[in-house]
Amino acid sequence: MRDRVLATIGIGANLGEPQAAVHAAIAAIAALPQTELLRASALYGSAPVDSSGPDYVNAVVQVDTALTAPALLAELQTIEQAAGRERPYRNAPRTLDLDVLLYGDGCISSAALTVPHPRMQQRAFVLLPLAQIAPQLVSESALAAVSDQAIHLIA
Ligand code: PH2
Ligand code: MG
Ligand code: MG
Repeated sequence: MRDRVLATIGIGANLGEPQAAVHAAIAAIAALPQTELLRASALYGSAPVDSSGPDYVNAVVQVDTALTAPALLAELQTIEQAAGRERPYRNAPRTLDLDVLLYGDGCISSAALTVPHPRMQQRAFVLLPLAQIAPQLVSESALAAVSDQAIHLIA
């Protein structure tokens, strides 16, 4: 059997019904083949960062998966598409965004995927939910560096 990997996924939405979209995305990730949902953060609300439109709803989950990183990415893109994701321009508001933040301790740099996610350390909407489910992955200094970004716990 293929090795299993601990993967961390960021979830975001700010169009349509973002809270419902994030809950549905967590359920869809839990239902992925060869994948077990280990932990899901609470939902957090924040203003768009380098983006526009309504406030975002964000969460982070960790899965144990036998999917390769490209296969996991393809599955996540299928979930995004099913949620009506459109990509009119970079960082456009979206019904659902699913990002592979970490894939084990792997570093990936391909046209389709960069892991660790290159901007995760600059984003409170990633670091706060991640710190809730995996505090060992987020340093105090990393949290301090994003403490100027307003973010609130939704549920
Ligand atoms: N995602 C972005 C850009 N900006 N801002 C917030 N608050 N939440 C996001 O998920 C988000 C963002 C690009 O993926
Ligand atoms: Mg993103
Ligand atoms: Mg994305």
